[in-house]
Amino acid sequence: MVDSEWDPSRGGGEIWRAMGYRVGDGSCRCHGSKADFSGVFLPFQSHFRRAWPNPLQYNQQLGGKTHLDWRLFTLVPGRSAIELPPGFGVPIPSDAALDYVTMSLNLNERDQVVNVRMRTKVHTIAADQPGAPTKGLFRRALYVLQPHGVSAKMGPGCMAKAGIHMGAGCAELSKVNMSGEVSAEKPGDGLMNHWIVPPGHHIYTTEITPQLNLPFDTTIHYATMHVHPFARGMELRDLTTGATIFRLNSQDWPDRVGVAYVEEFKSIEGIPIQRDHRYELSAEYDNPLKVETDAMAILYLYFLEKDLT
Ligand SMILES: [Cu+2]
Repeated sequence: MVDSEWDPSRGGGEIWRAMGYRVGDGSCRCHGSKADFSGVFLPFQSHFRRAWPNPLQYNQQLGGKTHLDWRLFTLVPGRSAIELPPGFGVPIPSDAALDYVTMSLNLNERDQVVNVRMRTKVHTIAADQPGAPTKGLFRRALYVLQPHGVSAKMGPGCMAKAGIHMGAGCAELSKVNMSGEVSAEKPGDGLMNHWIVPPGHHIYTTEITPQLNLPFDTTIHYATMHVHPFARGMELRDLTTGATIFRLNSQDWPDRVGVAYVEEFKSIEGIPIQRDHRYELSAEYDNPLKVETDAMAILYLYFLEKDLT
């Protein structure tokens, strides 16, 4: 089984079915400091000085059977490795250029300059190699949205700003519309994906049916999430049946500010998700401070590509 670190020179004619079959071991080596691992983002290349193909063009290249968007994987605080279930991978063209973007936050030693080194292993495999996955997945990032957005001066700036790299920041609201354009979008109606949490216990809920925008009925095979400190967990619910699909919990470090661990969902069999059902996402926060804090809640889901065999 080919199981290598990312090496663009290996690009051949084939499709790497398992780009990021495992993107993991993303670790922050901190030199005598407590700077926090904040994120690793693996998007398609989108440097502004060159017209790289967009995800829609990659989908066409793969015969119109895939539903890639800009990002393939995001590693976040508390989730420094993503390993898809055995037999599953994210298919990309073998010649697709990728960007590797990292981010770290110094939440605790604010008066010090801190050196940080991050190292991430990206596992790839050619489609025709023995051991290559046979089931393709596509990804959606779903956001809890709230009216009381965080202004630029408060909290860690982990939002992607318009006009800057498509893959930067822990949020990426990108959308492929019907005419085939891919654009970065701000949430409508004054809703933000980065908001303020007053002291105390709060549950924030958003219907995410429009964000889901499923091409067909499918199954969920992997899920994890991005939350900020003082989050307790996130829940995905089917509003049509009233059933809870799953809940993922979050744990903070006991001795400092920061998310230590977020749960993941992983299944070979998968959980069915229907195109004509309505879905809701909620995030639970418990702010123990006497002051406001800031929050995000993003669910990363990986769905089966049904037309790809
Ligand atoms: Cu964030």
